[in-house]
Amino acid sequence: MEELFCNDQPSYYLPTIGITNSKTQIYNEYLHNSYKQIFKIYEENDLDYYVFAGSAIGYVRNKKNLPWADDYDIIIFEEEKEKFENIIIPVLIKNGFYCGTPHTMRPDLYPSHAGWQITGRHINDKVFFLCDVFLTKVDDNGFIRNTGNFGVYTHKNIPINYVKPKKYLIFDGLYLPFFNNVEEYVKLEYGDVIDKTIIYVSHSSQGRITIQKHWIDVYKEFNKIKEQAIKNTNDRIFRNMNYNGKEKLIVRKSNYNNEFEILEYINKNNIGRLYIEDENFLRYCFTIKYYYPNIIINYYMYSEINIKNIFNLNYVNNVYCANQILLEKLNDKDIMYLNKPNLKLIRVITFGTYDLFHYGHDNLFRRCKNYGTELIVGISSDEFNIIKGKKSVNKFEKRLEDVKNNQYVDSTFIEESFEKKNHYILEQDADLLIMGDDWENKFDWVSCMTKYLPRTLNISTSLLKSKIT
Ligand code: C2G
Repeated sequence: MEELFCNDQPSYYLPTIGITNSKTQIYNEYLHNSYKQIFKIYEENDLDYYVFAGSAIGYVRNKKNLPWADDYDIIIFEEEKEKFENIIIPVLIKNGFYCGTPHTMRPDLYPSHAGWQITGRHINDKVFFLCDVFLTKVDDNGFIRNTGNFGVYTHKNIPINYVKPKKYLIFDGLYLPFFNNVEEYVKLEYGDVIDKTIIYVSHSSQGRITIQKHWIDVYKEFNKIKEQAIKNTNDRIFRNMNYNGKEKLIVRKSNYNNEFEILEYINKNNIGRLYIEDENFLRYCFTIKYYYPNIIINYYMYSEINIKNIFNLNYVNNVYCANQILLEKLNDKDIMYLNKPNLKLIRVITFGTYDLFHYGHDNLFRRCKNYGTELIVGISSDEFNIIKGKKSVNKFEKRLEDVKNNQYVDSTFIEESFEKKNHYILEQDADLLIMGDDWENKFDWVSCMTKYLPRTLNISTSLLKSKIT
């Protein structure tokens, strides 16, 4: 089995790739959850489908998927074709899957419709996610055939009574419909799968290797390699033995090159809460949750998300939406979540003196409403202004009235100190603190997300003051 691994490279384990130095596909948690989602879509839409091929071999052995499985294969009979095309495929696309048909992609190879290939979110070039859907009919002799002569099974004279009526079986933690007689079917299509294992060095030119050993011994050897990879990964990530998960990390732009950088950074810096603005970072959330199951991940969605990233929201605790339309898109009944995140409309909070109220303040409030549906403004008390070293022309009451009268402001409160920011954020149930960029990064310590917007040029209270004194 060593020949399946690039032994000149270190082996680690990632739930999105599997064993990193493997030449072949390794079945992993990310693929498993993608399939869980696809089967939920099939079941919720009453598709009559049958899981077969490699999964059936896995079932016969230990009722689990092959450790190197790179796809699920299912058949549907012609009667289901309409439903698959008109109901299932649109839902799969809404969930970020891609649906191709070999006979439109390669009419030279597949002159007639043979079925579909469902592929999924490619989080990197190594993960090849595939669900092959074989369109099937029963010929005059009662054998199942592929409508486009595609697939090995079509040449194996599999009698329909090996297939129907389907049997739901527990497989790899899922409850899936298999053929009625899985054992006989596997014997007919694959022969001996107990003392013979074939591993495809998948989707590459190295072909396949055949191992004439009992499958239990083959799996033992494979699991030893996997355990070593997992140990290497834990040794590499968890060096800070006092990790306490108390710190906050804001991800405005994802400048990480790979999952290991993030996993190591989280451990080294005691990160327990992530506040993410960058959609490209979402593809790491699955891995982060795998190694840090208790970490809290918050995603701030200010614009529509690419549908291929919706799957990754299953690994986010809270999604904060800038407006109702974005929130409703994530509540679409066709989106099949495995762990749906909390969805919340953003309440924006900001603070200021707002002396001699001017269009710079108005311009900030206006832009705040691009990031949330509610704007709550803390106005500095006269006493706090003295602490800030500011002598305002207008007293608090006037400054409060000016802010209350602004069209973008939904509510106000008195700001009495810099340090009480988390108290105000909690009291006002605020999700996002926005300030002008003269305060850039000064408030990143608060217990919610922060954003600093460019100050409005050529206007300021001090400028106005200089004109009146
Ligand atoms: N602002 C702006 N453009 C301007 C002037 C002000 O965007 N031309 C922003 C500031 O960046 C700040 C807000 O308007 O976010 C209020 O500005 P001030 O009234 O000057 O308030 P400040 O003295 O900055 O007090 O705890 C925070 C403090 O209360 C902020």
